[in-house]
Amino acid sequence: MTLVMGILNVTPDSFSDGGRWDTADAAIAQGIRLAEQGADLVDVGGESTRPGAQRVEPDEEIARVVPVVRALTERGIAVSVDTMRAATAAASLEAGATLINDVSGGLADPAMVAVVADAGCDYVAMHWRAHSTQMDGLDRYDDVVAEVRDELAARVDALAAAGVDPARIILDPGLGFSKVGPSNWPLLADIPGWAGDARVLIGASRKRFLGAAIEREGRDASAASRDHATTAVTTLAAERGAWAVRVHDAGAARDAIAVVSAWQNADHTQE
Ligand code: PMM
Repeated sequence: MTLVMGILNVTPDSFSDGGRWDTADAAIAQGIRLAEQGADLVDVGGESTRPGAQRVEPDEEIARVVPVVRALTERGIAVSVDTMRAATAAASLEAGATLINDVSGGLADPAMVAVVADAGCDYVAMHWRAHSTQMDGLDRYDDVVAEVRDELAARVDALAAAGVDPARIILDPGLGFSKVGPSNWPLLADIPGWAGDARVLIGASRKRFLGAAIEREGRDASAASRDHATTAVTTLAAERGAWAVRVHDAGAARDAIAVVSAWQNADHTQE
């Protein structure tokens, strides 16, 4: 059954008030809430990757993420860490994280592959072309599915060459990353076309391209109004066998996946 990865962004724009410990406390409380709502994994991130975002200092990223990872894993909650930096990944694994979610697929920090190979942990390799300040300008594809397939395959080859077990690698099309609008849809419509048999993570939650689809129907398309559209993507991704979805609303995703499972297991001979 498709897993739910709950999003926990420990960034100042998410938790604007208070000092670091207030921020960590708020983040820990939200991580616990996500797990209670049905998240199988809580994905902790200390660096925003929204379009145009500036990078945070490495020490600051570690300071934001590690206390939250430790507090959640101590409570038995499975944690992944959303980072492009090897040092943050290593500190997070040390603190109990079991999966590294690297939106750059190892391109942003050449030291990442060795950390993942040494740890033998699960690793999300996302399709990525450049950092957030430049990515929107790189939404140029002749055939988006074929290009994402080939660029991800190159990352898998590099990871395997560095000693990462290919079975540990989860592929992600990087919805919204160097994909501003229409180029996201073929990647959802043809998951095997870029992923083959690999495990797949889909991160569509509240993204701009969902807003654009809603707006075409004359609906409110602000980020806060995209949860139903997100749940529609979760439903279809689960129906197509995605390994996990990365979402803000863990409870809604859980419900959608339960419905897909009941639908797929329907047996008309049952009472
Ligand atoms: N999207 C964001 C951040 N991290 N990680 C993966 N693997 N896949 C994604 O699609 C992804 C990600 C940006 O979204 P957010 O700002 O809502 O976290």
